[in-house]
Amino acid sequence: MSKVVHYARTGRTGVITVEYPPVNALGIDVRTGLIRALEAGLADDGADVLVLTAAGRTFMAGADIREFGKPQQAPGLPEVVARFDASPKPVVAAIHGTALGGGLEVALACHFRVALRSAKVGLPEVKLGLLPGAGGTQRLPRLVGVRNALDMIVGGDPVPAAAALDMGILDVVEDGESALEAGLRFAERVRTEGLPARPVSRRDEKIAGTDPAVFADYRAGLAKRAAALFSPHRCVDAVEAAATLPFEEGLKRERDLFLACMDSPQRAGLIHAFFAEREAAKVPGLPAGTATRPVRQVAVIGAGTMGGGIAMCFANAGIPVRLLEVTQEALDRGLAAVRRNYEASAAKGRISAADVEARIGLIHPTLSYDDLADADLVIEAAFESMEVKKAIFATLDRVCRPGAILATNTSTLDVDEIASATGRPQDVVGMHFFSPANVMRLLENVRGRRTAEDVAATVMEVARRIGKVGVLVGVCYGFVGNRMLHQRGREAIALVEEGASPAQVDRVLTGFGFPMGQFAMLDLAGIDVGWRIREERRKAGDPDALAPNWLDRLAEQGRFGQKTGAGVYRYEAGSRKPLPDPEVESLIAAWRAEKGITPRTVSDREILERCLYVMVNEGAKILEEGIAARALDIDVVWIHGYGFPAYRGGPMFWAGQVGLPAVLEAVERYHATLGGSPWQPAALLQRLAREGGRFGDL
Ligand code: 3H9
Repeated sequence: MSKVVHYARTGRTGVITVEYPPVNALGIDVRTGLIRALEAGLADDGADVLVLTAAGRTFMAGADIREFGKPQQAPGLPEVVARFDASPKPVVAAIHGTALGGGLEVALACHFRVALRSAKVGLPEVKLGLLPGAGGTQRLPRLVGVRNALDMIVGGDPVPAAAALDMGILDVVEDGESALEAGLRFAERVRTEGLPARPVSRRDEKIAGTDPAVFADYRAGLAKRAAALFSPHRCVDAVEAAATLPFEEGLKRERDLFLACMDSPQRAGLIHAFFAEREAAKVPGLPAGTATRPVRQVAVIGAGTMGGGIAMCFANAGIPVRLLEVTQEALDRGLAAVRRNYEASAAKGRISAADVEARIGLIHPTLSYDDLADADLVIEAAFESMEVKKAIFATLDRVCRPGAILATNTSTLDVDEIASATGRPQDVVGMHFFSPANVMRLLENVRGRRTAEDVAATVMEVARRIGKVGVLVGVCYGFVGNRMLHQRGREAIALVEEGASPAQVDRVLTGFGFPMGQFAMLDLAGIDVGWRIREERRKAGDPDALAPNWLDRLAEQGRFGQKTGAGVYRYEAGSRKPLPDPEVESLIAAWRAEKGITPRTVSDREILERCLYVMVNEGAKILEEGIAARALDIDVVWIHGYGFPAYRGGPMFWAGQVGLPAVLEAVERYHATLGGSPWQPAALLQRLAREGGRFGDL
């Protein structure tokens, strides 16, 4: 018998149990084991009904994603599914946890499905650049109709058991603790009530007479919201096949479409992103089980947009947080903004009115540092100035209890220098949240030169507790994310100076898949932020500081972006839509004239290469310097902090798909024509390009 799938009998019911931790993914051993166990059940004269269940925390969570991209070993999942579908004995799937992807497809091939109320079911393949490839696109519409099936398959979000029952995916939902018990009870009903076992593959009533307009409608919607994506469109094609072709032909069509998705670079990018997100939590040198410090009481310094958002992250996770400001007025303003945010979420139905009060109740405003004495973790989110931050940390050093973690939310400043303001640099760390902090999933944790191991492990653990994707990086100007963004920004400004328009630069970046371009993003964040930082760096005589440019000139005129109604673009009252502004065009033209620059036509290709390859080259330097331990950390930072399209896998993975020799050739070309340290090819890029490697090979 298989090591990962067992067969045993309880009374007159044969029980097939999958036991393949952590999530019972349908790898080759599980597939083989399922067929063997089914055969054992069918050959067992003492069993007249079979129950399929899974041990551990969840039902089967899908095909084993680690097998994708490798040669497929028989039996494939479609074959397993076909065997269950054709079983002469009724099979009941008993579901707990999540029945996802291939896991749900196996359940759909069973004759009945029961689930615990806490369970969820879904076909999330689209999120991995795939479509359900083991009959899911053909069976689900037969149970729930085409419209619901499209929503589930194209959307990819799992649905709770109660909703799945209403839709007709499940036959019974139970409140108990044990899916197996629920399955055994249902098997008894099948026996005593003689419930008819009709395979889903033979039920056509929900798809008969489907109006073809549904598909046209869906495609029109997708053309607007997901034009660049490959698999959602194939999902629609597959569901259409369910409604228009006989079952077996529909299955063949699904198979072809599944294989096309499997071959797509988007599939590779999304699966890289899936694993990278999970790998980022496993920091080299910080093995699982590294001691962490307890974090029960948090404090945040600064109730501005950032501080308020950070406080919300903790309150959302049920962790009490003190919010400190210097004046009552600033405190009131900050709390009012937090309340507005929560009320907006309640208005959208995301949280209840009771949640609003409960969460606000966890945020305790204060004007006194003395109230921070019992905090386990303090996060400073004050003004981005070294002087201000050092003063705050000196105070924290005085008032906080020994062992408290002292974190700074700085986005660029040197964490080691901030730590030097205290007598306990081992307790100081960076926790760089992204704006809006309560929404963005990235938490760039910055380990200083002297940050203790358990402090680094704790902030990574805190990231998980508050639902963020934590990435641990080292100290340098801008860390991983802003250091690379800085290079892209510099190129974008230069491209406009040379002749491109801001709108052209942004169009190329959104065409690549970013949700917004460089300049629309600057308008959102506020041009004044970068302008002040640039001014400070120039004053400090920093050799890497950017020379004065046309963007500074905009800022000098008070055009700070969306908040002032005008920045690189202009905004109509109440709208966030960036509109090209003739005034900005004239300002740029005047700037060029002053500098003696004759504008030239800049190609989209040049914009893409200069904006992205300069980041890849910088990313390679970040790896060389050990600021990021792995290329995947950089990819995760960019996907979750800056909207790099997940389907391209992040900048370093994408560079590998382009081919490192081609990237290097372009970097060398721009180095020859533009010069400057950003285009100085990274030694690591040169080596990997020469050896035919990729950044992920490190
Ligand atoms: C599919 O089914 C295709 C078929 O239609 C057709 C085939 C022909 N495979 O997320 P967690 C690992 S496509 C391999 O931290 P959670 C994961 O890497 C698949 N490994 O836990 C991690 O490993 P580690 C459709 C998997 O409790 C560990 O399990 N299914 C898989 O927060 C724990 O994961 C999906 O897309 C897998 N399928 O969440 C579901 N899934 O400990 C993808 C997880 O070494 N999975 N692992 O880091 C999920 O959404 C979540 O993992 C789940 C659990 C909700 C299940």
